[in-house]
Amino acid sequence: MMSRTTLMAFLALLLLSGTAQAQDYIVDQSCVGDPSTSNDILYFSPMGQQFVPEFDRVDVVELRIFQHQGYNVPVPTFAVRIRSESITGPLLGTTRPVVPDSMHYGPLAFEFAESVDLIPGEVYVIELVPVQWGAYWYLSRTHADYPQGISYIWGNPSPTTDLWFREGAFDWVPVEPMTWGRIKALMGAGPPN
Ligand SMILES: [Ca+2]
Repeated sequence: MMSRTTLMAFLALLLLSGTAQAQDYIVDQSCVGDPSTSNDILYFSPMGQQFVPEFDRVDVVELRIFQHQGYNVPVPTFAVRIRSESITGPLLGTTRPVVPDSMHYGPLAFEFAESVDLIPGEVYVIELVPVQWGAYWYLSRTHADYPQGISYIWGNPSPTTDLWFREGAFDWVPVEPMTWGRIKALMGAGPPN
């Protein structure tokens, strides 16, 4: 098994080489239904998606991005921001920039250099940022399949759609729910009557 350092170096190399794939992480929130529509990223920005995490951090965000097939257009650079509450909310973190393959079609993974801390149950927004270029590159949306948030198009709420997205964390270990018996034992009380 690769050490974490080796693995991270390997993942960084993959990202730098422009062949970003979905990496090995634990998915928390997602909306991966069939795409219903797509939007030109440069023209329709700011675009984003609300989500409500169960994890207390995020390391990776995936969005479904593709080039308008057959167009000979510049290769863009994208990044993803995490904001609190809305697409104009406080900025909490920005991923490393990602350069997709010139004919990329499908999920594109964005990784934060350091985990972004989240509060489970609170509302956050994933914002896709065209760092450089982005015209004729498209971001997929689905019907409103994700009940805990809405998408943003042109910076405006779009309650009838959600972005195709996945987000999650490396090495996430869920906290085991405590049984009543164990809580009583820890409190020094006897077993329940
Ligand atoms: Ca929704």
